Amino acid sequence: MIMQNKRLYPAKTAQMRTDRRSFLQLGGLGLLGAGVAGVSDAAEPPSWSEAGGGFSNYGQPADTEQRTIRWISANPAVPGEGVSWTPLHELEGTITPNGLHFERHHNGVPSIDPDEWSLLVNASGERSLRYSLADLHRYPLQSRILFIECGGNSNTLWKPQPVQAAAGHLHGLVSGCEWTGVALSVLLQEAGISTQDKWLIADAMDASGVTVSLPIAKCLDDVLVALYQNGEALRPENGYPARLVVPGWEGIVNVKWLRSLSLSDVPLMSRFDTVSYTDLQKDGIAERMTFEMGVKSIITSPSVGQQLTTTGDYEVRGLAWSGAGRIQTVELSADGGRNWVPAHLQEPVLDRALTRFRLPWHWDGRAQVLMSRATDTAGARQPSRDELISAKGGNVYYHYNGICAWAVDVDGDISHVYA
Ligand SMILES: Nc1nc2c(c(=O)[nH]1)N[C@H]1C(S)=C(S)[C@@H](COP(=O)(O)O)O[C@H]1N2
Ligand SMILES: [Mo]
Repeated sequence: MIMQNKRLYPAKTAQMRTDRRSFLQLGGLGLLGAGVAGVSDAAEPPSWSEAGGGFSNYGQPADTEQRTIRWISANPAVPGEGVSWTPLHELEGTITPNGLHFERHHNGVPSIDPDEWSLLVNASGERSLRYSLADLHRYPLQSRILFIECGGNSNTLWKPQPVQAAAGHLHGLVSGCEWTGVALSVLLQEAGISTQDKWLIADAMDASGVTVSLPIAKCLDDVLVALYQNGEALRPENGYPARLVVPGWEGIVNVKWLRSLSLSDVPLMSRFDTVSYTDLQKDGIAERMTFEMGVKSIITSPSVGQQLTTTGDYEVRGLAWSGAGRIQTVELSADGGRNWVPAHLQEPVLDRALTRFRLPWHWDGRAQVLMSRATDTAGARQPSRDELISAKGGNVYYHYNGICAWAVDVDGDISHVYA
C-alpha cells in the first residue's frame, strides 16, 4: 500500500515506489538519490583481539548512551510531587524501557515491603477478601501491550506561544509497556458483585491518598491488576508491587501502589474524581472523568533539538495511539497541513498501544513544516490545534491531543510551531 508521494519524495523516485518490496529496499538509508553523506566512505572498522569487559548482574546502557534519561520537572513546594518525562525523541520502537517509563507522583514513591503488602477487596455488604502478593501470583496471568498517558501530557500546547522543547519534554508523559497481571474481573467476581455495584473505588498506599472511582463495566472488561512491566516486577516508581492498568484511560485511574478496591453504588467523588484532571469548558462547567484518551500522534524524528546536517534522505518517525482502539492511519504533511500522505504503520498495530509510524522523506533544503495526524479504528481523527481550541475553549489545561508541527528551516534547524 504505497502512496505516490509528490511532496515527501522527489518525483523521479516516486514511480519506483509502487510495490511494498521495492519501497522497503529503497527505504534503506543511503540508497535513494544523494543518499546519506559518509555512508560509502567508511574506514575499516576496528576489531578486538583481547577479551572484553566482564559480566554484569543487571545490565545498563552503554557508557556513551547514559545521557538518554528522563527529564524531571518536580514541584519544589510539595515533596515528591511532579513528573519525569520519557525521552521519546531518543527512543525507537514502541516499548518504553522500564527505567525510562514516565513518572507522575503526587507525593513521592512509597517504599513497600512485598511481604507485608496485601490488597483488600471490599464487596458489598460485609464481605471482604485480602490477597497477599503470593496469592495474586497464583491466579492466571495475562499480558498486554498498552500505553499509559497522563491527562496532563502535552498541556503546554494550550499556551498561546509554542514552547521550544524536545518532543519527549513536550509529549513524554506517555509510555508503552507490556503489562502482566491478574484480570481485575477475576478478583471482583470472586468477591461477588451485586446489581447495585456500579463503581469501583481504588485506593493507594502513597502519602497523596490517590483514590479514584471507575465504572464497573470497564473494570469487568479489560482492567489489569499489574504485577510485571516488560517482563520484570513493576518498578517502585511505577507502582510496585501492584497497580491498576486501565487500557486507554487517562493516567490517574491507573492507580499505583494499590491498597484497596471497594465496590460501590456511587462514585466517591474524591479530589481525583472532581478537581484534578478536569477541564473547564466554554460554558463554565468542568468536564470530569474524561477517562478515554483521544487519538494522537507526534513526530519523534526529526524534532526540536535535532539538526539536519545535509540535504537528502531522512526517515520521518513517530508514535501514534488512541484510547478508543487501534490506529487506523497516520498521515504526514511536509507543507504545514495542505497536503497529506499516509505513513507506514509498523506491525504489530495493537489496541490501545503505541504504534510506530515511518516514512522516508527527502529534504531538499527548503523550509518545511512537518505534521502528523492519526485516525483510530473508532473513526476519530486527531484535530488541528485550532479545531481543538474552538471545540474546547480557552480554559482547558488537560487532554491536549491536537496536531503538533515542527518547522524545518533552511539551515536544518527544527522548531516547534503552531501551523
Ligand atoms: N497511588 C498513585 N497512583 C497514581 C499516581 C499517584 O501519584 N499515586 N499518579 C497517577 C497519574 S496522574 C499518572 S499519569 C500515572 C502515571 O503512572 P507512571 O508514574 O507509572 O507513569 O499514575 C497514576 N497513579
Ligand atoms: Mo496523570
